Amino acid sequence: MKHAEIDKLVQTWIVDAAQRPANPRLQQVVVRLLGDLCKAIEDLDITPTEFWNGVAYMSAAGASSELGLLAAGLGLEHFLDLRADEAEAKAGLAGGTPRTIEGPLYVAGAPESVGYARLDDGTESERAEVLMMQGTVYGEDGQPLPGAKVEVWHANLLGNYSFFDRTQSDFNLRRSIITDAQGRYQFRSIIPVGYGCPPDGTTQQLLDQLGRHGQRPAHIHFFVSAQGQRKLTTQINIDGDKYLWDDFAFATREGLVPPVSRITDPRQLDALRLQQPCA
Ligand code: MBD
Ligand code: FE
Repeated sequence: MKHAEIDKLVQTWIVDAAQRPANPRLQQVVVRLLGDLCKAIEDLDITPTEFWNGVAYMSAAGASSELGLLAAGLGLEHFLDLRADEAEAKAGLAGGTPRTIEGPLYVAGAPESVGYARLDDGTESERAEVLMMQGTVYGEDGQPLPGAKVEVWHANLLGNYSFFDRTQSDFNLRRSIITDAQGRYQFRSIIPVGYGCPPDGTTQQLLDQLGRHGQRPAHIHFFVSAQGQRKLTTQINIDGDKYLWDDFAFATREGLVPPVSRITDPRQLDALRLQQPCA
């Protein structure tokens, strides 16, 4: 069938069939996506078996709550970041920490504190490396921003996130830190291990067929928000990870791999804590 014919059919099914005022934006998007899908079925001669396999796949991915993970693994979530970068550049907005994807594992409502937080509940202390991180949040004018909210979340030593992994305590490795009077935040945690897609899940099933792995390098997620400022969604990666530049979700970016300095003397850790921005 010719593409023009397909366009006519889709028009019939979606636009002409409407009997009540439609949501015009939604109608526009559905007409486009449906038309593109029909054209793919036509051009690739997708068989009914292949089509229904696809339906079953999407049903299974939804039933196991892996559609967000799939969007990350297909690069779609990263694509939205590339578009946001373009929109910003066009608006003359430049600089600051680069954005990168949120991923599907954020949970709202983490415990909040001012200036400093410890993220880990101590259950992995015997095997983990202690991590200290500090930084300053700057507003669009380049000035430090007191009272900004820094939400931090990351995986444990098994690459698992609290809530999704019910063996962890609630909000383990998840905190909200409000910046101090100098716009600073500091936290103590453990160096996480990279995430891997559930090996028996629908996302990994597709990745296997595509000849791809489903691994992420070790990383820490951030939301940074403040009154009157755009919200930043980003991550940092832990340098040296095997998957640092081979992330299945394509989220590693220049500027998001901070230098890690390792200390061997625990007294040096105390010294770091003395620089704490807040009592
Ligand atoms: C993660 O931890 C993550 O950050 C992304 C993007 C996808 C899956 C798991
Ligand atoms: Fe993650």
